[in-house]
Amino acid sequence: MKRKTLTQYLVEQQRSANALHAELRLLIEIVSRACKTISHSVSKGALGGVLGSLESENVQGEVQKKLDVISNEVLLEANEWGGHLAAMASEEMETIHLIPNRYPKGEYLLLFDPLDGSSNIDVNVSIGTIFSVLKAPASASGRDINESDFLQPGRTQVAAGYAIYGPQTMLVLTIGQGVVGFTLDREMGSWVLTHENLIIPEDTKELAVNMSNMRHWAPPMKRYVQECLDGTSGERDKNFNMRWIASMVADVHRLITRGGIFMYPWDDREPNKPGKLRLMYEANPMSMLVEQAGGMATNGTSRILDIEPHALHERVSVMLGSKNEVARVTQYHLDAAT
Ligand code: AHM
Ligand code: MG
Repeated sequence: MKRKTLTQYLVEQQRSANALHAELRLLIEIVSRACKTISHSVSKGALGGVLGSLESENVQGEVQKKLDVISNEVLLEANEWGGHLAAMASEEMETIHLIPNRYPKGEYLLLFDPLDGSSNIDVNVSIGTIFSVLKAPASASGRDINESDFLQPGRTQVAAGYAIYGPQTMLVLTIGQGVVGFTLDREMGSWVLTHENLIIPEDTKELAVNMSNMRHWAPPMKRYVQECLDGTSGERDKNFNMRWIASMVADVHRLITRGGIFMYPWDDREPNKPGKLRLMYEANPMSMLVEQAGGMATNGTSRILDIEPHALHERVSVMLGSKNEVARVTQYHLDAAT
């Protein structure tokens, strides 16, 4: 069977109905190449001296792992020179990263969580890289990009994706034309199209949530999860299964592959924070992928992709995956709000 590579897929997308701009194609190729490099480091583990933490903390006050910093550097370096970007932003950096003046600048903005699921690095469990692509606003033409240029709702993303470093390394991508998955052929060094049209089933019996926080959740969240736990003896009259990897990329990859609902809701430990996950680096790109695969993504009351961001590192409550389950938990929140 003839295998289609990422490059071929992108060229075809560029030719057919002009679905992809040449600079965006280059951007995706460069990001995916950087993910190969990160995958290589991740797979070396202790042999490459990449496990463990650094003394430093990131802007969120979290201790940085060596691989957080390495992955961030790989993505910055890979994307600086191509002429496709105006600026970058990363979960690991306090403010935006402008393209140095020695390089030409392009019209795209790249945002990433360089290594998501950091708590899993040292225990050899799947982790990943998440990325989101926006266009710089027309008003930014002729001047330096600033942080507010990034503050666009997720529905304006022109591409989003993740790489998962698991038993296989995969790249899952959307350019707004559905969701496709590529598997890294390590011998050839190429991304091979293995999942042509990923669709999330509307119904599911599988949920992913950190249950240890249940006592801190809002009543509609507790109600939804309790009904799932009650199984055939309760309201739902069906048994649910639970999985929690504590790596959003891996949890979302599972539900994009076979359905499910993933939730990281608001809780009362830090009531002023809308949630744990970051809107711009995690929730928006994952929501675009999930919607493109036929699923749904809300913060409990609103579509995530419609949220107007106010800060680069803004956090958000996240409920996404199989449509009918996300609609149900969202309805519980809306009912409680009225
Ligand atoms: P990170 O970006 O610092 O790795 O944090 C995000 C991760 C998500 O991947 C995952 O869903 C969540 O944090 C796990 O949180 P918890 O440790 O509370 O289960
Ligand atoms: Mg993360």
